[in-house]
Amino acid sequence: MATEQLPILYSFRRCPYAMRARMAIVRQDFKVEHREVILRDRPLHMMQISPKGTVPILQLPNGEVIEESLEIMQHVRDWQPSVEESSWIERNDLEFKHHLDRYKYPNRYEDIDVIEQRNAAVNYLDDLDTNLQ
Ligand SMILES: N[C@@H](CCC(=O)N[C@@H](CS)C(=O)NCC(=O)O)C(=O)O
Repeated sequence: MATEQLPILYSFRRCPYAMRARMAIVRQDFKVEHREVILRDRPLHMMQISPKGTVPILQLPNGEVIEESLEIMQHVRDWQPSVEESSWIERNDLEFKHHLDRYKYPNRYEDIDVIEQRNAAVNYLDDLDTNLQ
């Protein structure tokens, strides 16, 4: 009996983008062959199918490669974010990530006021908390 070929998910445990893809996968009970990677030693096959080298990456049995976490979520959940959801995702991925990186890794940037960066990141979290209540 031929074994079913599962989609392949390249993932990294601590990556928030991989986490949201995995959450959608688990929620939908979407079956994948999970390949955990170490980012400093990426597998050759992963780099061949997606030279940009970020995780998560989903390769479907027909060879199609989905290399953005949101697109993976949309694929497995058959979901299109609403205007409101898109706006939260955009704030998370651009505004919050921008300030969080500068708060966490100030020596990678010039002229960073860490407290200002933290407050700007908290501003997003406060808005999110209010919205969730
Ligand atoms: N826009 C991408 C971002 C993915 C991303 O940046 N992943 C990080 C890990 S959290 C990565 O693979 N970085 C490559 C590296 O650190 O070399 C997505 O949503 O999938």
